[in-house]
Amino acid sequence: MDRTRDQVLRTQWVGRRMRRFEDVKLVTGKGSFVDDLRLPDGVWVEFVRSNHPRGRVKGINTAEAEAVPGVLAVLTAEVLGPLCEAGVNRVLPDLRVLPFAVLAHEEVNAVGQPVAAVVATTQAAAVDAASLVEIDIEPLPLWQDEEPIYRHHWKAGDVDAAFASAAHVARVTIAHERVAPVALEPRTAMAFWDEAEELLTVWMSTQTPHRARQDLAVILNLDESKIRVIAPDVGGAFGGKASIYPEDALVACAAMKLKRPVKWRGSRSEDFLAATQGRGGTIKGELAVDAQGKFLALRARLDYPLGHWMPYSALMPGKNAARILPGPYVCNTIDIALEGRAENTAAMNIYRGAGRPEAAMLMERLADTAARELGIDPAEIRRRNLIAADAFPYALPTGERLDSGDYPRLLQLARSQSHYDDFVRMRAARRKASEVCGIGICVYTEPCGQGWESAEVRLDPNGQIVAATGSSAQGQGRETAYAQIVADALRTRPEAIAVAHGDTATTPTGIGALASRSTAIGGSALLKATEEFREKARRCAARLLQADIEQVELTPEGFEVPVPVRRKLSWYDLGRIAHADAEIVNDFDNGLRTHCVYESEGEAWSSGCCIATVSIDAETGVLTVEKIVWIDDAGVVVNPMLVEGQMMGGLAQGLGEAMLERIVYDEDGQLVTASFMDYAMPRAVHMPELQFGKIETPSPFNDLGAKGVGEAGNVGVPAAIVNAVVDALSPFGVTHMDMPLTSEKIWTAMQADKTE
Ligand code: SMO
Repeated sequence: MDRTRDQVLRTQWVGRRMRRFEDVKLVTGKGSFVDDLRLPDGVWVEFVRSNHPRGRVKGINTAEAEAVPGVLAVLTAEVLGPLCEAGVNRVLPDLRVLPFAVLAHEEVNAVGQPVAAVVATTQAAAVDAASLVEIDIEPLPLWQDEEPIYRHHWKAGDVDAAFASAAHVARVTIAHERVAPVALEPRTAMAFWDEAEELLTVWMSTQTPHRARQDLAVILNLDESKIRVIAPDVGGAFGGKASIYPEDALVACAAMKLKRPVKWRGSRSEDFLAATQGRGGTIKGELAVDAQGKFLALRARLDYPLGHWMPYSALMPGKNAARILPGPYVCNTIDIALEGRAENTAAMNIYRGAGRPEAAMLMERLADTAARELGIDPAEIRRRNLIAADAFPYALPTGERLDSGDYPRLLQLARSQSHYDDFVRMRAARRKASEVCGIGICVYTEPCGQGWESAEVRLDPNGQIVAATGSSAQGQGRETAYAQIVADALRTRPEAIAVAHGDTATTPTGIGALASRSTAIGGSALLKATEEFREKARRCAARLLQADIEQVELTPEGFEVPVPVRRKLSWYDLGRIAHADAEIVNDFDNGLRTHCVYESEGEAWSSGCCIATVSIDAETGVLTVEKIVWIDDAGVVVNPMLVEGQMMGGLAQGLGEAMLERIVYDEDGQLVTASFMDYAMPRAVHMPELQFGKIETPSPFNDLGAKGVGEAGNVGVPAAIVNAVVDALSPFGVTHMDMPLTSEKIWTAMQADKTE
């Protein structure tokens, strides 16, 4: 493994800033998203959704809708039959899993749940007709105080004794709002049923095409080999496109029933209503500390909402939040309990960070609270508790294994680059001058890249080298990064590599793009497949050049045997021959093709330190994040430009969550924030001055040494901002504030102090 990493690090492309190959197409409007695709005779679906958060479906009147010109069918649970009861969550066998229904059957359990679907020849007709479908729902009381669907406990050490002996106990309760994984492109799906071939093709805006195929096979009771799922260009996902949805399944069903290509173009409001949402947990933490601020023991209670059905990764946010604790700090005595409850809302699932932000928020709020109450500087209390750089691999008391890192150095760099000590020194004087200002730190560690991923590398007859991945892409620059990895292993140029992803027919079965796994795991899979492919190609070239394999050198164009006379073979010629020469084809395993499934030794734990400085308008409570200094450790970096893009995007998204974003259901279970009029997204004006830095501690657990970075902004940024705002408001007696940090909330907190 070390050999491999040395090889990669010494060569040319990995580590280099390279512009994204994807961008010419995307920025010139030539991208191809599901909605750009048209099929002859295509028809449209529009959903009729429940207006009630819970109720019994007593009747559905479709007559008026059916009479609208252009309407071909109005589908209901009754029409679909048993399809409506298919459970797709196969990972949770010992669990009472909330049912997945393609269309609501007998009961509706959330506002926005699809109850009927109109299929029409135009989208306008489908929309008109959908508004004429009458659904008779008898309201039922909302689920309340239901027994948890899920519970898990992590315990280590004698917690009671540690708390009894503690000099001090810091306590916080953090209520995370639900937030929406707002992708630029809403969910969209199109399906075509080829009756003659009995082949279903589904184009979906998804981050997990292979899993979508498996789920569709279960739901539709079709053999997987009869289904092809294609994710063309995907305009962002953030966890919101990690699951199959009822709407996707309905589109496929409708295509099979009507024998016409069917498309659904989801609206923004439909995403707010019925796409999965993130966060939402309420977390109570107690941290026992000694008089010097050393962490002795942690108690945490995590209470997570699960919504009304459970997608594949429904439990991951809570599980991640819990298993990461106590994060980057030494604290071996823990008692952590997690519960998940069903609620009459949209389903909850992973959202960029998926539990990592909550773990960071808990530890960072506890660290600040302990520091304030003990009169220790927040940077200093962290310094005293961080896991030492020589302690890796490090076992967390939750049973997790941290691969590598240097947390004290992250803190030290962020501290010096943010001029933390100067800020603290000047703070009292600025406050005397009526300024409301603060500084906040977050040190985080985040597990990235669980499980396995697949890769296939092959040489096509036209000489094209194709690197196919079971992972997929939603705009991260995967084609570029993967081409860099493959080009290094083949000693060629990234431009020479065609990266295939997102189509189950042309890529090996894989997991997909989520949980910051694509470079660490998907990239390592490609590296391994490419190395095998390279040796196979060299053996083949040696035969054709009548040389020993040791004599065959790789050149950017192909192969060369330098002595006794220079002989060359291009990739083009090899491709041509390798597919046409019977002897070569048979000896070299059907042309040149390697397939591998890669499983890393363990997760790669990224880490970082963010320091935010904020100011608050004393009159209005308007928060300005002045500056964020962020030192990140993503292990071996394949393309620094892509990493910075991920950091910036994640930072903006984390900042939105910290300052603005919030999904609101009223007491009656109605969604109040169903559009951008009511759900506030961060805008350019909210962006602070940014200063990025990095350290690189390679992961010893995967072949590339890479770690994830896609979610890091959502992990580290919110806690740094909250800590900075609580610091700014500390003269007003504020000791905690939950996100989003709206001016209203901040202003109110400042007034409360005045009236006392
Ligand atoms: S929240 Mo991510 O797409 O694992």
